[in-house]
Amino acid sequence: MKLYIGLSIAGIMTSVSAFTLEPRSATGACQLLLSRAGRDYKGSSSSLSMQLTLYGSQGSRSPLVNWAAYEVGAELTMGDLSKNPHPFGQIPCLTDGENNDVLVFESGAILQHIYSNSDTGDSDIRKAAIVSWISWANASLDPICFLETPDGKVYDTGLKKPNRRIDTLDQILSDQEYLLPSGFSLADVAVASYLLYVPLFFGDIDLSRWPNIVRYMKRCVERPFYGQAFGSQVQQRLTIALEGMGKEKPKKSWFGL
Ligand SMILES: N[C@@H](CCC(=O)N[C@@H](CS)C(=O)NCC(=O)O)C(=O)O
Repeated sequence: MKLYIGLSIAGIMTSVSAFTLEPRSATGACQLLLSRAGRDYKGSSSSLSMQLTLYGSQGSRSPLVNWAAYEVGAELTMGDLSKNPHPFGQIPCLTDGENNDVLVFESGAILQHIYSNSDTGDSDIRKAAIVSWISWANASLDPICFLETPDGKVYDTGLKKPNRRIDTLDQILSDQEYLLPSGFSLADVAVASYLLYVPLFFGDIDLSRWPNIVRYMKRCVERPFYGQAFGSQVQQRLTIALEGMGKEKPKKSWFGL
């Protein structure tokens, strides 16, 4: 993802008038303490001794990090964006450690850091699958979800057209609720977050050619911690959009007839 895209994403999100994000400071006055672990997060218990500070804001990729932290029960403090240590000035960015000297950037790397420092008790098989899906979300899914011009402006989504990789994803989700047969994980945070950004940016998108993915997105968006991280208005809006997919839209008529 090139630098400009993120800006575009933030720009699109804040420019969609019907899409109102819950107010949460983007500049650091906000200190958010996240502590409860998701009840059905398989194998999850508590985070190890992380001292996480997240530099981010609503209307960007950073709420996906908040979502992940909620799900694994990691405590997270929001940092002062004017002191964002990201080498390219982007968000999200994370610091950890007593002296905040552990610096992690790239949303996928941040999820992996949170995951690998969480006391999940996951098997090696599950761990390998989770980090693979997190990488897939950033490296392969993101460029399908967001098509960009050579100078990095998002101009459309690849999900308006047939796509073999997305067909495969739909097939994987045909007989399991989440990406791992063993249940919800940060793999779903990574993948579902990107999928769910699409109907936020492209309000008229219909993904019903992939019915298992639509059901999966709905399952993920309904998770209480998704709503806590992205805001209840985003959650409600997406729920309505997903429920409407594949259904005929009411035709506009003159004079309300
Ligand atoms: N691949 C990066 C993309 C980061 C990114 O583009 N972030 C956007 C906000 S969502 C941003 O900081 N844009 C401002 C800029 O690029 O200068 C990631 O996953 O963290």
